[in-house]
Amino acid sequence: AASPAHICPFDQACSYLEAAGKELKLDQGSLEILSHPRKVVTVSIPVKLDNGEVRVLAGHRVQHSDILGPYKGGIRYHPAVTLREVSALAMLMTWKCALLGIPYGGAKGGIAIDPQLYSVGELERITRRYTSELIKDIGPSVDIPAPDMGTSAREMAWMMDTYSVNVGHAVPGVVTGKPLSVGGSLGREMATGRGVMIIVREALADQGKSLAGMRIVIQGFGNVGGAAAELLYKAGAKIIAVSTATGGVYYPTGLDIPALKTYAAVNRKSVVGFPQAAPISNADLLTLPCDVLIPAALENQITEENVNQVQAQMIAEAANGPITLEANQILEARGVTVLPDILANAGGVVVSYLEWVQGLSYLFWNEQRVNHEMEQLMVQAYHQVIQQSKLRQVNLRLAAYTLGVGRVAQALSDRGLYP
Ligand code: AKG
Repeated sequence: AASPAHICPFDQACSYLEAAGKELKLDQGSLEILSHPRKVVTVSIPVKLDNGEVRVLAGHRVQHSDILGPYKGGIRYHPAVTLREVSALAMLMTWKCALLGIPYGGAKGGIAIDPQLYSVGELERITRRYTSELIKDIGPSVDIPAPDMGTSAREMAWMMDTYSVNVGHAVPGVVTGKPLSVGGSLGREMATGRGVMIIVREALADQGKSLAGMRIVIQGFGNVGGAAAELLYKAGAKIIAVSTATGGVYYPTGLDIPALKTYAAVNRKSVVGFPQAAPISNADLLTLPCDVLIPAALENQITEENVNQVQAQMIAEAANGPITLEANQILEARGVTVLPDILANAGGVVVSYLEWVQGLSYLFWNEQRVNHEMEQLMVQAYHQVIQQSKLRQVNLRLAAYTLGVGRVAQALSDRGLYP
C-alpha cells in the first residue's frame, strides 16, 4: 500500500473532510474537531523470534471519532503501515460508518510488518502482545477491531482470546471478523466483495445496464477482489483481468474464475502463470479497455500520472483510497462514474456490525438473513448518495462525504462540547 512519496495519506483525508465541510458550510470549530483523531496510541511490541532474537515492533491504534458510537475499524499488517496512513484510514472509517447508518465511530490499527516473513507462532506472539498492550483501549463498547490487509479471522481469534483471558471471562464482542466457532458471522468473509458487487450492480442499473456480459477488470485477488470476482462472475459478468501483488492475467473473453481460484490456492495466492491467459502487469491492467475497473488492493493506484490512460467507464473503489483527489477530478470531467471507497467497500464493516449485533443479542442468523440485511443497508446508502449528488450537484465522492461528515457533525453539535 505504499503511497507515492509526495502523497501524504492524512493530508489527503483532511482535504476530503475540508471539501465536505465547505459544501456543508460547517463552522470552523467543528471542522477543527473532526480533523483531529481523538486518541492516538503507539505501543512497543517486543517479540522473541523463533531463532531467539528479540525484535521490538511498533503497534498503532488510531481512534478518530466515537461521536456516533464505539470506535470500529480493521488491524492492518503490511510493511507500508505508518502512523499517518493509519490516521487517515481511521478518519475514513468514521465517515464510512456514518454513511452506512451504523452506530459506530472510526478507528484503524496497524503494524509495519510483512506477515509472510513471520512464522505462525511469531504472528501469534505479536498479535497477543499488541492486544495486551491495547487492553484498556479496546472492548465491545469501546473499540472493536476487525481484520484488514494482512490479518484474518485467525488473528481476531487470538485477539479475542487475549482480551478475554486478561479480563477474566469470554468477550466475543471485542472483535468482529472472528471465526464462526467463537461467535463470528456467516457471510463475513465474502462481505466486502459482496458489497462491491451490490454497489456496481446498482450503479449499472441506473445506467440501464445489468452485470451480465459486462467486461470487468479487478486489481487484487485477495479477500476483497477474489470475493468480488466470484460473485460478479456468478452474476454473468466477464472478468477479463485480475492481478495479485506479483502480477496479473488477462483473458479478453473472460477468465474462468472458479478455476483461477483453485489455481491461486495452490500457487501461494498468486494468479501468475494461469494457463491460457496472457500475463499483464499491475500497471497495465489499470489501463485495459473495460466497462468496470475495480481497484481492490492498493492505495494511490490511479494518479495524475496514469489517469489519462484509464479507459474504464466506471470505477468502483474496493480498496481504500486507490484514486487520488486530482485523478478523481480528471475522471469526473471525463464523465467516468467513480463509486467511492466509503460506499463501495463498506460491506465488510456492515457485516461486522451485524456480527456484533448477533453476539450482543446471543442470537445467530443464517447466511441468507445476514446477506439480506447487509444488502438493504448497502442499497439504501447507495440511493442516498445518488440523491445527495443530485441535490447538491456534486460528484459521488463528495456526496458520500457530505452525508457521512454531515451526520457526525450533527451528532457533535447535538452532544455539545465538554466541558
Ligand atoms: C474497513 O472497512 O476498511 C475496515 O477496516 C472495516 C473493518 C470492520 O470493522 O469490519
